Amino acid sequence: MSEELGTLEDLPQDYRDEMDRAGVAPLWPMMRNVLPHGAPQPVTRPGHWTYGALRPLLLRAGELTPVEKAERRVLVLSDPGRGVGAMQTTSTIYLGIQLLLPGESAPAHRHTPSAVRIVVEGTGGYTVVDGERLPMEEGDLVLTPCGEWHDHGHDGDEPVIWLDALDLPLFVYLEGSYAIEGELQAQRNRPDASQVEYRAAGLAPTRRPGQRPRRYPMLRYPWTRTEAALRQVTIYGEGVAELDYINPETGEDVLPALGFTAMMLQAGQTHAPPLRSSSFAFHVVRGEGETVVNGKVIQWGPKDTFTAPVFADISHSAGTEAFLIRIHDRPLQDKLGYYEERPR
Ligand code: 1HN
Repeated sequence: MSEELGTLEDLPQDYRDEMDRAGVAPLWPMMRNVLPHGAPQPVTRPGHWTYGALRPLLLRAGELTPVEKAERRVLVLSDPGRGVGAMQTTSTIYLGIQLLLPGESAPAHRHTPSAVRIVVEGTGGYTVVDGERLPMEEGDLVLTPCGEWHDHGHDGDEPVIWLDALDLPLFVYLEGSYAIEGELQAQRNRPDASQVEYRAAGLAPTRRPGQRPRRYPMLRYPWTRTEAALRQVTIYGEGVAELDYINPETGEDVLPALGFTAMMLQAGQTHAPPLRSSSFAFHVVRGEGETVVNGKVIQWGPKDTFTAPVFADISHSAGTEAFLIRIHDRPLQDKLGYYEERPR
């Protein structure tokens, strides 16, 4: 196995000019860039966005830019490895923080990327997905799958803020990202499926012969239930309590590319997972602690968001009881037959 590959400079100028004209380039000087030895070399760098910094900026956006002028009033969390303005937070995850003021609505559209909202602050906000009205309470996780109509509204009297997570970078890469605009949707006059058909884990609507469940049967995962479940797992399980958000009909991840895991750490608890081939974003629902990502110390508090690149060395330690939601791209990597874990 040769270690040192030839460089472009090794080649005579007339040959390089000839290649340029023919629209070709030699692979060998570029080979290690696309296939480094042993492990990928991520562009993504760990990031940390404190809610203390984001909240005032977002509220000011509410004063400066009416929602009609923004369509979605969002500040994008740009990966430090790619620089401010990058429309991605890790290799595959886009994150933005969105504000809706009382009485405002964000118009209906549907698009190829899938989105998830994690509600950070406020009550009275809602998202309508394909006619289903989904209330947004703090910590709730709300899905807007690929291709489904969605608009947002707000009946409360305080600002509502949520974190958007999308598989947008992937769709941009595929040259497959686009949206279609529409009218605000008529809302069905009934509670969402998490309050009716999927009220309890392990129960689903009776199926008649030949009847297939909806691809995305449940679009809202109320935080109160997630927290109650995590507490039980903490009491009766071992180690850090982790629960995956799944499709209640299939048991699969909630979306095709992105996955979500709720975590509970007890005060003083530490957790050092194996190195994983997926990239991560962590959103702190509640609590305080410290996470070291590839040597970078991140001291996090409630409603903060931080990230880790692929194969990052991650160790968490909770100062107080803490709840986090981990966003990752393992579903996509699984589908590619690739997802990998390595011992620390
Ligand atoms: C989008 O549709 C929303 O519907 C939020 O609230 C953020 C970022 C990029 C592309 C589409 C929304 C988005 C987005």
